[in-house]
Amino acid sequence: YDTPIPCQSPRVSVIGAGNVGRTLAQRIAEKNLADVVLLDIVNGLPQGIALDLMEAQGIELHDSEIIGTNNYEDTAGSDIVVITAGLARKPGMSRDDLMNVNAKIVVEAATKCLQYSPEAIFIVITNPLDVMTYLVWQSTGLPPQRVMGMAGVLDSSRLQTFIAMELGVSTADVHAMVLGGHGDLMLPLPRYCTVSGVPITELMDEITINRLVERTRNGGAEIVKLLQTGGAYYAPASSACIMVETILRNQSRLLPAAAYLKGEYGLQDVYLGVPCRLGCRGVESILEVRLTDAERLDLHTSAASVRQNVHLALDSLKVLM
Ligand code: TXD
Repeated sequence: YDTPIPCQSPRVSVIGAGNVGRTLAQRIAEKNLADVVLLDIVNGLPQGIALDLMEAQGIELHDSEIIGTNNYEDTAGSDIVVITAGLARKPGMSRDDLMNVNAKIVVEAATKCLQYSPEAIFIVITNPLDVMTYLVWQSTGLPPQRVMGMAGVLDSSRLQTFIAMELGVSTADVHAMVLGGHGDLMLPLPRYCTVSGVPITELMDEITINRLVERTRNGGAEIVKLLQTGGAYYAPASSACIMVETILRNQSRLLPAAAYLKGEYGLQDVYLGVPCRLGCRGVESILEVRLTDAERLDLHTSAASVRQNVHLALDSLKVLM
């Protein structure tokens, strides 16, 4: 019984214990994926949520430990860091309005986490997503493989839901693909959306498809309008959890994620939603699907908008420093 071998469970730190962060912590724990460190700037908040979640452990029957903290030291040794800290959109507020405030929060969170978890893979959730992911990559100096953003899984899942609802089929049989930036310029690709392998272009007319695509583009705003007090969080947390799972279990699932492009799709030095093979090293590879000229143009327009915002955010950070 005198075994000196330490038992180390996988550890995921979730920065920001708001709606997305706490729901993600719950999903990770209840799926028994890892121990979770939930960190927030507000005193007592992550501690209270962590304790509440731990008190459900005997009923939910999971073994994950959930620690709530305001101290970055407690995140030490994380395999994955998920950044949700920041402000959420209020009605009438665009994702880009949040940019300058969130830029500072995200850069600080990422650099502090890296100090205690030098091997971690970073998943960024804070909006505006593609811009924040770029800032995390740049400020940490990590190889781009280890920094990615969550948006494509969510946007694709929304389109998947709308297709299933429209056709009256199980969402389990629907696969949808949404690329590009997370915002008004996202690029849903109906040609690559299928129901049990059948492209939806064979199952619906163009007007219906366009309606579903538009609803997907406005998916975030639709929820903000209904909730009034914040944005979506159940589907975003599920989406991030799938990414965490595929990395921890080295599953090599092909998921859309914001990844750093080095020439793929004719784009350089920008983070944008593309199909990624995710595994234990992070983004293992990027898949280049064939795009029509119009789709390629849309993707490049989306990239140009992200780039412009990255420059604005970098300028705002310089002013603050
Ligand atoms: O698809 C996607 N990527 C998204 C992105 C889907 C949903 C939400 N999306 C964005 O995630 C949203 O626009 C926000 O930028 C973040 C977090 O959304 P959430 O709904 O969780 O926001 P909350 O509930 O306001 O929680 C934010 C928490 C809150 O508890 C703050 O106290 C905390 O972040 N916060 C901080 N924590 C640590 N350190 C600092 N500096 C800090 N500042 C705020």
